[in-house]
Amino acid sequence: MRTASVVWAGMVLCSGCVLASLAASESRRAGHSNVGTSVSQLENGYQDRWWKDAVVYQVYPRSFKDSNGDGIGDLKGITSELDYIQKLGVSVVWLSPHYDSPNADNGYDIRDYRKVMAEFGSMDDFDALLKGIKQRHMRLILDLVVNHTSDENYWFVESRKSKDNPYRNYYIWRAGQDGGPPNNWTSFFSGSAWKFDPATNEYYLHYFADKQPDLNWDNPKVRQEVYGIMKFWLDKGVDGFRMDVIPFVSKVPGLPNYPSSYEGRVQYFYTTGPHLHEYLQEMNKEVLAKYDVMTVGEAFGVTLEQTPMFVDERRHELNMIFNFDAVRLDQDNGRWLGWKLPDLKAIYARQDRELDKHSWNTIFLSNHDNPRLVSAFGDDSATNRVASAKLLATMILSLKGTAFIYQGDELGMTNYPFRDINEFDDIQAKNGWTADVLTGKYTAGQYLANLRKTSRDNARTPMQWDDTASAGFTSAPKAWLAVNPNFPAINAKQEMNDPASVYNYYRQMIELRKKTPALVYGDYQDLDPANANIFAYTRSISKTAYLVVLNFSGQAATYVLPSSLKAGKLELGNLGLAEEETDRLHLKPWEARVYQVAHQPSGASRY
Ligand code: TEU
Ligand code: CA
Repeated sequence: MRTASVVWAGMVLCSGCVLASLAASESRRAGHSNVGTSVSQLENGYQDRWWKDAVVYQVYPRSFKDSNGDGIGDLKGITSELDYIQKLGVSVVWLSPHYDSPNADNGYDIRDYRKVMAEFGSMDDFDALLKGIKQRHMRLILDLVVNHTSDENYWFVESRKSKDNPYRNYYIWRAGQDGGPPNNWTSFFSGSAWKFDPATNEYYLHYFADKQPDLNWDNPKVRQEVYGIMKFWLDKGVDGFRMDVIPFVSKVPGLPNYPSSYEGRVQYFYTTGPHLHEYLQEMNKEVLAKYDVMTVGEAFGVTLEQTPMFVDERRHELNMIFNFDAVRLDQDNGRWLGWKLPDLKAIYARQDRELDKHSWNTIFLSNHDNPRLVSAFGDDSATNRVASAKLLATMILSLKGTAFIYQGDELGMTNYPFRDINEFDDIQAKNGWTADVLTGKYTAGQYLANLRKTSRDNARTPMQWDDTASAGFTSAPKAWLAVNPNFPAINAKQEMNDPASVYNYYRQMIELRKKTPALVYGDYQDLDPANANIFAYTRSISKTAYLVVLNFSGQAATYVLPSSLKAGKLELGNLGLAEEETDRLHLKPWEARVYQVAHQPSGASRY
């Protein structure tokens, strides 16, 4: 094993452009702008960019850390834990919405885009957070929620006043049809996507809650307002945006009924507006191109095949998007079905096939809209939680794409044991109860069983900092959402002190990714797509290659490598150092290993 590592190291030294590009990203990390500077090209044709080798950590402010004892997380709380985030080794923080909001959908309903939510603090607190992030050589991206606003936003307050109000055309208003809404469009939070407004006897469109009216992007004034908001925050020094449901902004002309083939999957219809790419290119030209920023579009309803249309660098739209194929693999239209490993592999293979060297994308399996990573894709039982959480970290941090980690997943936090609908805060869960249980479509038991698997609130319970009351999240008697009762065993303090913790494994894996260009940019090859339990793949660039082997099962398994391939030095394993094995790997339950590939005398770089 040791000899192989020497061979590999020698190859890296030969590989000049890999090193040059590392130096380039180091200098940018130190705060130098990338605008106008040349970008180096890697040997497999990819351009090196800071946002490609970034590891992003998502903070959901309401649930991260409460500084003033009101039970609600806030910006000062985040600032007080920046050392924790930095220690993990991540390079970018994505902050879920921190803007002024009446919180119908936890900040995804914005009342004032230029103000900080009072519960989260002040603009001074925001500036201090940004400064603290920069001081630690990290970057900050904000959540840009501009498909819709809050109904309490000034524009909407004006818009609903009269048909000739100057803001009327900022939103989408229509007369009803036959005593009902203008068409059959449905909201993601149950029921019609139209709400009748008695002031003017018309309906307004809302893809989400009725307190989230959709903006009319076909009105150039609306687009200019959005660009103004973006510049306001970029001029403060933020490093980019995650753009909420951005492919929904262009509406289908004439607002026709969606065809029945879209029943239960309207997201694929809402992404078909004809001006979407034109608007993204305009946004890029007017705003993004003027800054060194990172953009990631949340692309619910966009297929992997359509992805290059958004992210091919020659189109000047976005840097990457979130497709939902992997994260929602276990669900169909909100119903939990379970999932199979070959189907997950097929998604990563398709992503790799559909995107060439001009395109880039994300790797993520969790966020604030989905259940906990280890509960959904690993095994959160006492026996396997730690190993499977580490295995998932290994995978997410060794696949091609910018890696996204959601707060608490680095601790292996789990789903919450919900028993009653009153334990939920999420508007999606509550509206669904009215629409699906009170109408008799599902029994309460069925609905709750499904929510335990799928609810967004699983991921929104407070961050578990230590084993004191409320997991150290708040000094209030009660946090805004219940703390998971497993906090005495699963918390940051305990894990930071335990070298074998999930947290310390994330640190190691992030460090390995950061120093290993092959794990970021390397060509991807799945060695055994049909294998139901083992996920094995290589990442190779130039003559350096890594092998990742993951046992996605609670049983021991033997994996025999293809004859052309030999495992070299074991870089990292989630169950510690394994026996020296080069071609027959004996894996324990949920074991994950990252090897250097032993040098092949033939010089083959594909296996
Ligand atoms: O989510 C978009 C989205 O469509 C889904 O993730 C949604 O939450 C739901 O699960 C559909 O089944 C974004 C935000 O991430 C989410 O928190 C917001 O509620 C939503 O947009 C509206 O802004
Ligand atoms: Ca607070």
